[in-house]
Amino acid sequence: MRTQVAIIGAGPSGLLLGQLLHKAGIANVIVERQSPDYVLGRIRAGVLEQIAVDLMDECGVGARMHREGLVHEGIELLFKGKRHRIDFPGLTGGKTVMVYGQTEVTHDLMDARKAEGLPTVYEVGDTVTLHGFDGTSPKVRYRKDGVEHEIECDFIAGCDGYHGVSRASVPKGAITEYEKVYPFGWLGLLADVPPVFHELIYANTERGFALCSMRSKTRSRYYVQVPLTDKVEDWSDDAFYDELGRRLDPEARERLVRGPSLEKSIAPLRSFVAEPMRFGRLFLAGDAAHIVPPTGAKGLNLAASDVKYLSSAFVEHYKEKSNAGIDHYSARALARVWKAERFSWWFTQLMHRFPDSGEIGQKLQEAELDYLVQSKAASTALAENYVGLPL
Ligand code: FAS
Ligand code: PHB
Repeated sequence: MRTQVAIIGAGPSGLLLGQLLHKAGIANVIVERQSPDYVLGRIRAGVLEQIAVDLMDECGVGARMHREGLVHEGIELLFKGKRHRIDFPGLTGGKTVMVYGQTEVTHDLMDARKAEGLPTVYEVGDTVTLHGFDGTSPKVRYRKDGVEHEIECDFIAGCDGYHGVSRASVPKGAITEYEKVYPFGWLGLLADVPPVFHELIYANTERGFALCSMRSKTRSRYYVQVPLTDKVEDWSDDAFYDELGRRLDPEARERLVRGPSLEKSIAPLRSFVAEPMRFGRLFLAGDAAHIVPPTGAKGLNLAASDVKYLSSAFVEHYKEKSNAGIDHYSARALARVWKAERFSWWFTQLMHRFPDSGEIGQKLQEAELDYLVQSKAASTALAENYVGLPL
């Protein structure tokens, strides 16, 4: 098979890139380890920055998002038993975020790709290998149903996430990895129950962090911070709701509706960046290149900005015969990645209980939160990072 861009991974990064390239008349093939249902079954992100919303529109797949997504104009910070609202439009000159699950984003992109009949090879397992990306004729090989296949291409886009093959294929000496692992995880629960509040509540409590989010007005997504030693089977639904209730203020606790979990899982938290994000004809985008703790809701949104930069670079190469975008991609993407890494780390260390920070740690966090909600400057800094820094 011959194509212009071979994309590894059919998560949000791969599907967004494939759609943008197709719109620009650039041929691409996506090769994905899992089945479509498996990819859709992973419950991930819930909040889109305007940049991600605009990208969905640019891909021509934004209709359901605008119909079913929820525009949110603020979040609530809960600490010392009281809630304080952060007013996004008031602090950022009108900016908002869109609550629309990653599952729905992926669904819309999959449907569009299928409707256009674009080549997507699912269920290749761990058979993908990358070749010749340090030269001018890279190749992707994979096996499907026992048959070996080879894709000749001009470029490879590694959109295969943190555990993917792309970053792993880069010679060790050519890549620098920065990593910080947090001493706790997020136990998440998805249920068809109405959210406790119409906006997201981020809670800092002596028992640990909690987050009340949602997927719609009838489907809630809740998280509680748990020790890394916890296993999801240790947590019945009732035990989860009991603990979430302990971390909420009385009014929210009162409004907490219980229902059977549709999904329940524990996600580890890490900050991770691989530098650079380009190796000859191989380009990394999304979680393949970086991971943020989900506190700042930046993971999916960084994938979107990477893909915006990378698709523009490929368009410049093919349509304007210029390699300026390609040569600048890594530095340009990393500049935005590191700012989102910094915000996600800052918000995580402000809102979570750290085992080794003792009682003074809680007092210092509460002092920073007191200052933050009383200072327009500090609240503005939170708001403009949360809604997304400019491209
Ligand atoms: P993805 O990991 O989504 O997609 C990579 C794709 O590549 C997968 O489909 C995988 O099957 C495929 N792949 C991997 N190896 C391959 C191989 N060798 N060959 C072929 N295909 C291969 N972000 C938020 O903003 N908010 C959240 O609440 C949030 N929660 C998260 C919870 C969990 C458990 C995880 C893991 C991530 C979470 N994230 C969250 C981040 C998440 O949303 C990512 O940022 C987003 O999925 C990034 O999309 P991709 O870069 O496409 O990577
Ligand atoms: C979610 O709805 O899954 C979600 C929202 C905001 C976050 C993290 C996760 O910061």
